[in-house]
Amino acid sequence: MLKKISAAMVGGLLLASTLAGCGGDDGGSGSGGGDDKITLGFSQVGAESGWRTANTKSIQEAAAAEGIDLKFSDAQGKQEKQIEAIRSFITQRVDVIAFSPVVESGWDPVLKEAKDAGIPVILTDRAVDSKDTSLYKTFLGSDFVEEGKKAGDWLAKEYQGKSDPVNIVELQGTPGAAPAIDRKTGFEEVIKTDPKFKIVASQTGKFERTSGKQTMETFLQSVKDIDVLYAHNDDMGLGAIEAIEAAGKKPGTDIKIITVDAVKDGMTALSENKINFIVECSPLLGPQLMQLVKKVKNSEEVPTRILTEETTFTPEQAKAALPDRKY
Ligand code: GZL
Repeated sequence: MLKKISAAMVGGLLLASTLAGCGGDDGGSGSGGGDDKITLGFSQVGAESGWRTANTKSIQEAAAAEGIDLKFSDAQGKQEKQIEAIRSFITQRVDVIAFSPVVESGWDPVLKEAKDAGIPVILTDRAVDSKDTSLYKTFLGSDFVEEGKKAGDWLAKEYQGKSDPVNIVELQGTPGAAPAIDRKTGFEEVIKTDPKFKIVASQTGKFERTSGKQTMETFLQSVKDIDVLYAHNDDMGLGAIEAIEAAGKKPGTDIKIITVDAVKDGMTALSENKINFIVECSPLLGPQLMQLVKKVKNSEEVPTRILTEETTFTPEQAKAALPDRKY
């Protein structure tokens, strides 16, 4: 008798544990089974800039603080690695998928797979250009066109009342990335209203400091009079400063510099007047993301677009803000 009961018990236990392993009786995804710990699969662009590393830190710390099981993947700047990661999260039956798309296009097939698997997707930081907005629950991030306009507005004020030509060189972010496309659009929307402003050279620096330096070296060799540098992020601006100083010119004086992000290194250069103006783009999206993860996991309604709060900085404002700067 004893033998029969134990065999029956073992069989029952095995069946129960098998069910639990497949998402339990809620038929849902993720951890399922006994504990209600949420599992989040996050695909990150890479580690190309100070902004990105601050963004990763914010996400990892916020997940830990909320007791969310974070499966984190670094795509090293490659879209195919992000698609691979998302497919892996689907196979693992995570509860929610979030990612920062390295480029705008080419996401519909894999997002459809996530939708068919019943796993909600949240976009953070960068947007996709998909026409089918049912493929994701919300987009949490900055308005990059607005950031470009803020940069253009500062330049217009800086040269107000002057009529001499203003030659601008531009360091663009990653080709095809939403912030690179939109920061260019916003900036050009403002400067095209005044014919003295001319973008005489514009190339990518891939949001990286070294590439920003190399591309600025090319500009310095090929462009006769450079008055202004507009860099789509601080890191490329900082690399450009190295090139400008190596060419015997004074950054912030001989060549005015506008950047975007407001990470600590950028703010330090701004406080030293090597950069003239920075448009903030906050990487601290972690806490907001985790609140959204909990809501979509519980099938609660969330806004389709959530804009991050951000400002701009002059050298004086940078000096005041630096001591408390979180990133
Ligand atoms: C902006 C973010 C950009 C930053 C860069 O939200 O996607 O990518 O401006 C980063 O520093 O590399």
